[in-house]
Order: sequence, then C-alpha cells, then structure tokens
Amino acid sequence: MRSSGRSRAIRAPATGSADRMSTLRLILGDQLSTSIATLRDIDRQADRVLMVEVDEEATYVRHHQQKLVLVFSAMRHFAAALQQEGVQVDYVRLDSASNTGSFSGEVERALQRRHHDRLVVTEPGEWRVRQMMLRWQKDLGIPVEIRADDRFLCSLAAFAEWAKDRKSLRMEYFYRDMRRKTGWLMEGDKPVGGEWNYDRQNRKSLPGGMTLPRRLRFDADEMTRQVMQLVKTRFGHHFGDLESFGWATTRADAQRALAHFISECLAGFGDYQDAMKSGEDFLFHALVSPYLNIGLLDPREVCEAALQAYADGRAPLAAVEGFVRQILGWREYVRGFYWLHMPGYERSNFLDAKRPLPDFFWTGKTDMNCLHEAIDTTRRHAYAHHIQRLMITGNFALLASLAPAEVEAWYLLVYADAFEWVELPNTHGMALFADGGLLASKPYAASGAYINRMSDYCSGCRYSPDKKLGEGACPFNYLYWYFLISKEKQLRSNPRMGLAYRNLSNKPEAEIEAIVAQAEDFLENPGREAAQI
Ligand code: FAD
Ligand code: DLZ
Ligand code: SF4
Repeated sequence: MRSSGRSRAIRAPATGSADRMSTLRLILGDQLSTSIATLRDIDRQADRVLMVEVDEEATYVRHHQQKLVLVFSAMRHFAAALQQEGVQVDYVRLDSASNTGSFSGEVERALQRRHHDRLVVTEPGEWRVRQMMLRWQKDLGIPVEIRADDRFLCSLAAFAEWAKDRKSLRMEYFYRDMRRKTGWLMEGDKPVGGEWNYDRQNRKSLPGGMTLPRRLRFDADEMTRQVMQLVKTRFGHHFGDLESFGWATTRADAQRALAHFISECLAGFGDYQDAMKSGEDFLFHALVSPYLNIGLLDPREVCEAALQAYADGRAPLAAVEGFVRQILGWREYVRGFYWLHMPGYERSNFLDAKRPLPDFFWTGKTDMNCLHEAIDTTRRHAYAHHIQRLMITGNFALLASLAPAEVEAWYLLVYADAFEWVELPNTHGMALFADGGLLASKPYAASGAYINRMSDYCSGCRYSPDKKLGEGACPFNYLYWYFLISKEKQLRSNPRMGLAYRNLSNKPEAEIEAIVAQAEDFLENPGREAAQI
C-alpha cells in the first residue's frame, strides 16, 4: 500500500497527558548523528523517533548491495543506541509486513498508530526528498518543521551569501574564505607556510616497491549479517559484491577507522593523492566519505583530527592542507553548489553527450586495464578513490560523450558514499563538464600519457599509452583528440583550452582524419573487446 497523498487529517486520538506536546521526529538513513537538529529539544517521555527502511529509497536507483547493507545496518545500530539512551524509537524494517515502501507512507502510518502534535525533520540531502517533505504538512494535516542540517561547516544561507554577485563560483576562493572563517591552518590572516594550496607537491606517482599501509576493515556483527541476508534475498540482483563488505556500521567503529587513517595514512595522503596502482584499492585515502555522508562522523572532528596530527608533528603541512581542503573546501562547496543550482542543474548537457553507457561499466570486462581496475574495485568495495572516479571512469565518460543522466545514475548507485547533493556536482560538473563550466573552469580531459604517469595500469594493458593511432594504440589517446575535434564549437573559446587547441592545430590533416576514423570506429561499440575476455 502506498500513501495516497490526499489532503486530510489522519491523526490518531490523543492518548497522552493533555498539556504535554508530542513530537514525531523522523530520522533518515543519512542522518545518523546524535547531534542532528531533529533530536534537539527531544522530550523522551512524550516524543518518538521514527526510522523507516523503505523500498523506494533502496530502488530509486539500484544501489550497490554494500551501500544497502551499510545504510540499513547503520540505521539499525543507530536506533539501538538511541533506545539504550532511553529514546523511544519506532523502527520499521524493510521486511515488516505492513511496510508501505515510502517515506510518505510510513510517516502517515506512524501518525495513524499514535497521536502526535507535530512532525520534526532535518532537511534531506536530495531535492527529490525535500519536495516530498514539503507536501507533508498539507497531505498529512499536521504541522511539519523542517530544520536546517547544521552538521556542515558552511550553512546554505552562508554559501548563498558567498555566491551572491560572483560571476563564477570557484572552489579555491570559497575554500580560502572557509580557512579564514575557521582559522584552520592560519597565522593571523595569512595561510600557514605562506601558500593556500600545496597541490603542486601532491602529485607524485608511487615509487616501485613502496610498502602501503594496512587498512582497517570491519567484520560483520550479527546485526550486519542479518541485513546482509536481507539484501541478498531482496536485492541480490543489484550491482556489486556483498561478501567483501568491510565498512563500519557504528560511530565507534567509524571513529576507529578515522584514527587509523590519521596514524597510518595521513602522512602519505598528500604526496600520493593522485596516484593509482594495480590491485591496491585504497592507497593512502581516508575511506571516511560513507561515514561523513551518513552521519557517523562529523566533518569538524575529521578535520580537527588531521590538524592535531600536524600540530603534533605526525603529518606534514602539504598532506594536512590537502586533506582539510577536500572536506572544508570541496565537500562544503559541492553541497552549497548543489542547493544553489537545484532544481534543473541535472538537465544541462553543454557538450551534447548522448552515447549509452557501455556494458563494461557493469561487468568490468574490458581490455582497457585502467577501466577494468577502477570498475572492479567499485564492484568489490562500493568504493573507488577520487582519481579513479575522475580520471579513469569520469575521463572515459567525458571523452566518449556518454549521456550525463546515465553516467550520473551509475555514480549514484555504485558508491557507498553517493547521495545526490555530493554525487551530482562531482559527476555532472567536475567529471562531465555538462554544466558548461559552472563548477570547473575546464574539462578534466586527459590522454593515456596522464594515466601512464600516475599509475602502473598501462604495463598490464593490451594497449600502449605510447601509441597514438593504429592497432594497439591506447583508446584514451585518440579519444582525447577526437573529443577536442568534436567539441570544438563548445570548447575553443575557453581560455584554459588554448594550449590544447594550439596543439590540435599543429596536427596534419591526414592525422586528424585518422583520429576521427579510429575514434568513431571505437565508439560504435566500445565494449567489443569484452567478448574476447
Ligand atoms: P579522500 O580522498 O581521503 O578525501 C577525504 C574526504 O574529502 C572524503 O572522504 C570526502 O568527504 C571529501 N572529498 C574529497 N573530494 C571531494 C569532492 N570532490 N567532493 C566532495 N567531497 C570530497 N564523494 C562523495 O562523498 N560522494 C559521492 O557520491 C561522490 N561522487 C563522486 C563522483 C565523481 C565523478 C567524482 C570525480 C568524485 C566524487 N566524489 C564523491 C568525491 C571523492 O571522489 C570522494 O569523496 C572520495 O573518493 C571518497 O573517498 P575517501 O573518503 O577515501 O576520500
Ligand atoms: C540510501 C538510503 C537507502 C538505500 N534506504 C533508506 C531507507 O530505507 N530509509 C532511510 O531513511 N534512508 C535511506 N537511505 C538514505 C536516503 O536515501 C536519504 O536520506 C535521502 O536520499 C535524502 O538524502
Ligand atoms: Fe588505460 Fe590506455 Fe593505459 Fe590501457 S594503455 S591502461 S587503456 S591508459
């Protein structure tokens, strides 16, 4: 049964004391923080927390099986922790017989079960859910208070104020303002060490034979095992492996993961932030985005842990600045950006990209070893690190002119940390340049030479990054030039593309013709080699 959505009062008869107000407090699966605004001012005797596992959220895109396990198991652990604190929690499991399958239906049912005077929620992370919530007051006949999500370091109002009257929004300037506001890595009004950004030092490839840090993964407890069984039964056809699940599902374990990253990996994070290596899924990355995004960790505590490591001399400035920039800068920036440009942001298609997503995005079966590695780690962990997302799968999607909506649906479902507020700007804006430069000043387009420089993938590939055309040539090479040729109308006037277009003009006509022929032949069926595997 689904909520009819008609306007009516559906409140159960009052049962509590006449002068004590009762509030229903809805907590969503990415709001698992005891500091969440919804829980403030809770009256433990009179109020109830509502948490619901619903089919609609599990299937609006077919999330990776590990993402489903993470969200449901973390929800169940969070509910149990609240109950231990004496909070009354009304928890609806996915397999409960009367589950209506939607947020609206479950809120309606909770109001039928018990009398409440009002509903309190914290604003959600997706436009889709916000629109749903805005209808509840009228549809359910109860006052609904939607509170600001103040777990972020920059409020939406402060971001809108920063963005106002700016011709273009660039993360770097936002980040500098946030450094000034927080005082992090500042000496008075100057950045510590004299530079705002140490990225130039953060682009090393991994030296051969380097020992990489052991990563902390977590064994599934009984609660997680039950959820794994549920997911296997109901969503076993969704993308991704289940058995390799190793994510933390409680705040305590997420804090352990953070502490482990700070002590074992942060010092190497800066230098090797852009590096990639075959068979190494995590390198020096933090693996904290799923925890930040569902609320098990708070961005302030994550940044402060890194700042403390710098203060104690346990990590160099370039690493700590690089890490803090990802959270204080990028994470806050994309969230403000998303809400500023929604709705409608996802509809732009500046580069007129239309090709369907090749099948190997689901199977990982392709002779292009870099793509195989990035998709395979995604399948095994619901994770790939930033450079794999941007410069391997993202770069391919950009160069191959894949339809933004298909690529975005893929990114939203395959990663454990994917929620639209963070996934969409990164995919639509940063990786695909589909917004024509609202988020990034130029497309992140690269040939095989970049991938060869930053990884060891090419040595295990049937293609050669040194070969530009003909049999065995790396597809990224001719696709890169074909991209410039076919998108010239949109990109030539971009000042940051000047050098690329000057290089293109130096190419003889015969070479251009050969590039176009080979690229178009490849793009007709990019997955054709998979048949040989
Ligand atoms: P680290 O590399 O160790 O970085 C530390 C933290 O910084 C991350 O946990 C994350 O919270 C934050 N961060 C870093 N880069 C970004 C960024 N560009 N935007 C926002 N936060 C950032 N991140 C998500 O959280 N959810 C997504 O759905 C998502 N989709 C992406 C799609 C594409 C096409 C690209 C290019 C990037 C995407 N990112 C997304 C950003 C980034 O790739 C991930 O945050 C990062 O890989 C998470 O792994 P980590 O915790 O090991 O990060
Ligand atoms: C991602 C997700 C999934 C798979 N399932 C649920 C759920 O059953 N119940 C719930 O409260 N939240 C879930 N979530 C997270 C929501 O999709 C998320 O809260 C919205 O997208 C708003 O950001
Ligand atoms: Fe990727 Fe090209 Fe290197 Fe193969 S040769 S791994 S396709 S960049």
